[in-house]
Amino acid sequence: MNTFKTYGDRAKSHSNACARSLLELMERKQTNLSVAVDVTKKAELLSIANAVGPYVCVLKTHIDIVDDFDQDLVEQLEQLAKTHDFMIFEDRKFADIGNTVKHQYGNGIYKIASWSHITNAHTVPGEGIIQGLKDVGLPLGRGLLLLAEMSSKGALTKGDYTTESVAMARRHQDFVFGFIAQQQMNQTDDEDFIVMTPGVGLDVKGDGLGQQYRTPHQVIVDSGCDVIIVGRGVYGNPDQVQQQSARYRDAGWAAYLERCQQHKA
Ligand code: 5BU
Repeated sequence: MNTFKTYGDRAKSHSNACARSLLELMERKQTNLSVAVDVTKKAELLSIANAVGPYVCVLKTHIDIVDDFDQDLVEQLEQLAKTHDFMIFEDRKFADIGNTVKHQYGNGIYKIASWSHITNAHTVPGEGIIQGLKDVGLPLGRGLLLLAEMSSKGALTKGDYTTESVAMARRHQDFVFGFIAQQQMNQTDDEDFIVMTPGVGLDVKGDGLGQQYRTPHQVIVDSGCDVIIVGRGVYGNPDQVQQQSARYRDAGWAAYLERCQQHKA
């Protein structure tokens, strides 16, 4: 188990540039909330991004579900990221061989690498997937998260699969700065992987399609994760987007302060 450090402490000593930017941002803005905006219309995506912007460190997208995607959408998202001071995470979950993911990341309609600060990948193809993405993303200052553990019921991301995923990350720390996982993944005091955790909700336990929710307290205090990812809990009721993002930001930050306090005691 690691010696406890605040987000700010970690920002100062982290070797990965993308992780440093994120940790500095979290400390500066006092938020460990990422909102997942899974809506299918450009105008709605931009409106939610603008409403949650002041409360988040990271805005998470699934750009391929937007019916009316165009280049202007990413330009406006980039502008909102500057205005509100957040990073963009395209949750692309790459899963192919290195040569293919290079094109999927840099080319096509979406050109993800050109605008998304963070993206993620499955480790099922082996280490070539990391190298392929790194060839495109590292020169642009991007960072990668590996999918070490998924939140959904029956996920196969466990045991040796998770252990091997962490080992792969360890060999690519210039580009891979953390995981999507349900618990902290560091094994030594020198390691400082950032764990971003989906499957977070305060009001319900699941969604009928396999998603499983835990509270910010369970995720941050009990499991030692760093960033809570909340989707429908925030944007589910269109009239309450701002209210819910404030509620989850407060819950996530209170949980973090509790963790800081526990380690000081
Ligand atoms: P929700 O509405 O809070 O359930 O949305 C969760 C988001 O996180 C959604 O965009 C998923 O695609 C994403 N997600 C997840 O739920 N579980 C995982 O293990 C991974 C991503 Br990886």
